[in-house]
Amino acid sequence: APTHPLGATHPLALAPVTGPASSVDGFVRQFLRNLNYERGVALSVSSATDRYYAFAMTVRDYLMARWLEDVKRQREAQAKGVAYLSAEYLLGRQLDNNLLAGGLTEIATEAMAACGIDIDDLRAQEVEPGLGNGGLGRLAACFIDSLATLGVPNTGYGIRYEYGIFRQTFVGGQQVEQPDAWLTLGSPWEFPHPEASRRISFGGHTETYDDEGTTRTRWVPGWYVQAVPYNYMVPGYLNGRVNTLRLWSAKATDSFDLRVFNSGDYEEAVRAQTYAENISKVLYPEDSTPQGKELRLQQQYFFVAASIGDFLEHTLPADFDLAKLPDRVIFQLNDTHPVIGVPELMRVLVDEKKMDWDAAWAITQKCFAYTCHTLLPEALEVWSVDLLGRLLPRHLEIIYRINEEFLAAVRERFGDDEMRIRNMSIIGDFPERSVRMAFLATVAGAKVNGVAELHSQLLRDKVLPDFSEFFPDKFTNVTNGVTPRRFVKLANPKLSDLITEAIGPGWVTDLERLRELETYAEDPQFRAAFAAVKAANKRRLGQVLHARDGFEVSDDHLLDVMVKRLHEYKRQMLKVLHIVTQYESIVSGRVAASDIQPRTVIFGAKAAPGYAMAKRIIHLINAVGSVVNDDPRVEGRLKVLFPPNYNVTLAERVIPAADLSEQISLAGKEASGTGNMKFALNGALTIGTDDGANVEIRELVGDENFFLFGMSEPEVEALWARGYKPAEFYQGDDNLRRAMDLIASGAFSGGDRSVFEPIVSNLLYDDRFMVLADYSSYIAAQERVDAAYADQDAWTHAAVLNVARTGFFSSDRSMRDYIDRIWHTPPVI
Ligand code: Z57
Repeated sequence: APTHPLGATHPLALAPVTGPASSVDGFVRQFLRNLNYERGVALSVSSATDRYYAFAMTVRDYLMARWLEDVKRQREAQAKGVAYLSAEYLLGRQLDNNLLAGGLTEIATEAMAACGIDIDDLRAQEVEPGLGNGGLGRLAACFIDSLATLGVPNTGYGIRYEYGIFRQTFVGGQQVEQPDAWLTLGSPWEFPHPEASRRISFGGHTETYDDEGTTRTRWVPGWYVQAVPYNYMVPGYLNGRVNTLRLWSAKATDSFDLRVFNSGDYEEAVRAQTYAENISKVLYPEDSTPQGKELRLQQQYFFVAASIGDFLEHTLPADFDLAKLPDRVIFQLNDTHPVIGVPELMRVLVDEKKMDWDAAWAITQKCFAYTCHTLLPEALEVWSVDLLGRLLPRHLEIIYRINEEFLAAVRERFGDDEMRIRNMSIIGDFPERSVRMAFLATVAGAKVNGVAELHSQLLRDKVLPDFSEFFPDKFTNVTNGVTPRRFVKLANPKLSDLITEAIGPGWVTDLERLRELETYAEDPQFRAAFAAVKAANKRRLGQVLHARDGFEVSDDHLLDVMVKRLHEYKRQMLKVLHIVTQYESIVSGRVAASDIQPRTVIFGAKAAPGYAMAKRIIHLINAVGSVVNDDPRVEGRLKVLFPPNYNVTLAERVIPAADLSEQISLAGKEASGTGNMKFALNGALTIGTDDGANVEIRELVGDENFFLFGMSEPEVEALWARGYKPAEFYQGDDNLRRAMDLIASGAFSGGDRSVFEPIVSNLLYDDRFMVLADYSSYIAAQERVDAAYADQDAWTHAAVLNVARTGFFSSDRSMRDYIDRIWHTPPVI
């Protein structure tokens, strides 16, 4: 153990380090110290970046003693912890969150004022770390926040992408992607630990050798990459706890250029370095539609091998008995992306620790659990045997053996039912030989969970029926949740103050207490205050959108919001058809503009760069927006705004302002949704299908406070069975026909009928997501929305009840469910 220069028994070596004094003066001193001595600038000549950086470092300094203390506490407690393995963490900005968690907001604000600095200018400097695509990555960020708040030992492991999710701009209404160079000015939140780097192997071949009479296998890799860890603080809310997020960055090893690519050629050596460092260069921008690219598998193995190795060698004591590994860690697999960790742990235990196969397998099966986040068959990752064998030859052998033993057990139970065997094999044959990662995770995991009740049920019954029959006790549900710290307390300070005034501050860590607002829903004064908060949030959003995009948001409009990734299954097209229907009814003179409920529709959505249909839908939304917004016949009563580059920062402004939340996926397609929860908690009413967590939201808020429409999942199945003929819906509904015809006519593309023709024909001839089938029901539900909004006070009543009844959707509750049903990791006090 390292000894302190003052002597190991000197009080300074033993006492926890203390941070700066908890006072305005203490904050100012530390801020100036950081500005002068870390940034190397005087206040009078400092740039905005300098001031932001020094400010963030000061916040860090306050959290530091607690972080050191927590790392030590967790090491000493030897308690079981959660190693959350996730390829994505969509963190959002850190500054405000860390101020809030540290209870520093007030003194920091005053301290900056004393220095003549507007703290909002500092906030604006932060580039959000967009290290995720959408729901899955944001969920991981909410979960680690909740674990820290609950005091549960946790390390979040992932990848420090140099470029996060692309920046979206629109040129002529079409999406153009730009690289997200979030690290250009550095990040004050990260702590690099190059000394804890790990060498990660790839390629090569395997060989057997005789180890004192036992035949063993070893992997002789072809090339290596260094994994350099960067730590980030994950502070709990006002509880003095700080967990760690550990993200890995790829760096070339010395041996890399020497041994593999060296041709004695300097340029070639540099190229080799670039090749290695590519691994953590960029986040893959596909959400729910993996492309099977080799670099992606490299990323997955890179971070998972680094994380498992780090846990075994860095977190556990040196003499740890690996048979007890399941008492110390659960590796939670966030979707299939980290599933290569299963054969990796087997390889370490069998090849490196020389454990026998059965003992290693018994341990491995207790150390992993798998969360599935999808129902779309195309989202279930498979890796070609060819590629996997080339990149990770030993892992492929291990997967084959796992599969052999598993299929033998299936045969033992069900006989030689070849059909069943083929359906359950981890190795698939079509269209090429490939490894089905979801099957591997299901076989290896102690538990398998879906992310909402409906999803978990469909997972058992439709996606993995043979597995749920074989492993009935493995399957469970944990409904998703969102952190009330970021998405209510920080994003909606006015609502938070109103709630706290009514029921006290306890709701922030005990969200079910929002129930106490139910009685306030009956109080006209409270409703008026609630409506005033919503109005203020709309004005604040108006300011933000004016500053960033030049948009105007009218105060008296119903604010109708659909923000999420652009995907056909989420059915942004249904929303477009509603807008076009309203527009067409006005310009054709069948409806007077003055008779419609004024609405502003806000879209936010990124399309995967290679997803042509999604990009075309973005183009259409922008095209419809510019026509509708500029047509004087509409009298400004229908507006469509599509701010580019929807991200966590914008979400925090949009969601608190919304009246109506659009959750309109085809039933059976959205695993859960989490935006739906954020909207309800901020007092928006949902218009939604019976899909994902909408089902649970509606059950909780009550039918009268939710606008349900569309087919249920069994009705969807029945319609497929009967034969879905979109043309019948088109022919049978005048409004639908007129809206489709208007789009097809070129009315939104300067008369050019070809631009949006692929969208129209997709909906008419091969739409997997049955947009036209749910159209009439959707329009009818929107008419109910308009009617309900006309009675503002009744609307507010329903909005308050949405807040009061959705405390269930706190990610604190999700974490408790994971702890009870899957992890068995109590808090360490
Ligand atoms: C992703 O964001 C989700 C699922 C995936 O398979 C991938 Br890849 C990315 C989303 C689901 O679509 C949402 O329904 C769900 O709420 C979210 O994951 C978190 O569970």
